[in-house]
Amino acid sequence: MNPEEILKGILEGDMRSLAKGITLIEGTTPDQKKKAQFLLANCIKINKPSTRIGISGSPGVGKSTLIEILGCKLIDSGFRVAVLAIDPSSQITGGSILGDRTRMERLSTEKNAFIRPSPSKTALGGVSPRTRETLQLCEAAGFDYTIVETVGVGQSETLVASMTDIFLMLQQPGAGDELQGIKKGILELADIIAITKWDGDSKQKAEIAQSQHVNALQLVKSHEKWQVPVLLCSSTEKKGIQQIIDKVNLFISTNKKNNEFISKRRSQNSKWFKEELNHQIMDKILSISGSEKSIKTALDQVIKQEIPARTAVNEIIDDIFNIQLK
Ligand SMILES: Nc1nc2c(ncn2[C@@H]2O[C@H](COP(=O)(O)OP(=O)(O)OP(=O)(O)O)[C@@H](O)[C@H]2O)c(=O)[nH]1
Ligand SMILES: [Mg+2]
Repeated sequence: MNPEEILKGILEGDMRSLAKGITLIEGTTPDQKKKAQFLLANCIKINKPSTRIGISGSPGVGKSTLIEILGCKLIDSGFRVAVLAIDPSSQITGGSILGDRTRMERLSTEKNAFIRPSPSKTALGGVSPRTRETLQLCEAAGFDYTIVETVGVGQSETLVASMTDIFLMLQQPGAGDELQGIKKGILELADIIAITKWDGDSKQKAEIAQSQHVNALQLVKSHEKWQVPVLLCSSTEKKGIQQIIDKVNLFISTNKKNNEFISKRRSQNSKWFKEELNHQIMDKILSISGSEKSIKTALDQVIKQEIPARTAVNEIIDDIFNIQLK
């Protein structure tokens, strides 16, 4: 398929074309990059914002299982749902999506759902640097909800929150990590907190965790206009799911009314531009022969405190400009 055909397919909502488009976006060859830019430039003009939901939480908290239930519920209501799932094991094994596919058994067979694992090789904590662009393509393909699942490690929550309209943080009952959440500044990022596994033996623990989180939230400076709800849910018993959807929709409609939605997206675009600028400058620098070695040498010297970082970078930049001007 040529890029024009892929674009046509994406705009018609064809999943195969979308998958091909995402492969181009993740591609690293000059040809793939060129085609990806063509797709993005055209897709960005389609202004059909989906509701972008970031979902994060510790490994095993129940993210994928919840997405399966949430996703199916949305599809049953007539919506189209895209899930960009990041399999945490891919950081070690190099990309097995088995876990997520089995957790999203029904969703992965739904014709109105699209599930895509992202390679997390180069990413901080598992969010591919191209996830933002993938979201853009999914929106052009007409999805109503786009969900990004990431495991809560490192900087991944901050990254996901910086590319979605609403950030849903999942907490395990009895994990005792609500204070850790504050320490990491993660609670400040959350627009909704949901305590998972509100069933069986963990039902009571979940309720305790709920009140702990309500208390913990009082110590956190978060939204001025939005009271972060702490919800209870069970994916196995399908309880509390509609409440999550209702809060997501309420948050989005409130933000749309007071222009928060658009201003948040604009500031995310600005961040995106700066990231891309850094990214491409770095790529350009590394493409100059010998630069990788001199950067490494300079980095070693900085680490050992032999030269200041400022001087090291200054010398590298001077060298590069000299090479360029010759
Ligand atoms: N009791 C109970 N168990 C659940 C629930 N949701 C998920 N689980 C179980 O918790 C385990 C982890 O679920 P996942 O959905 O894979 O969790 P995850 O957060 O996506 O995990 P990673 O992607 O590995 O970080 C599985 O054994 C699920 O069956 C729930 O609502 N209640
Ligand atoms: Mg998962």
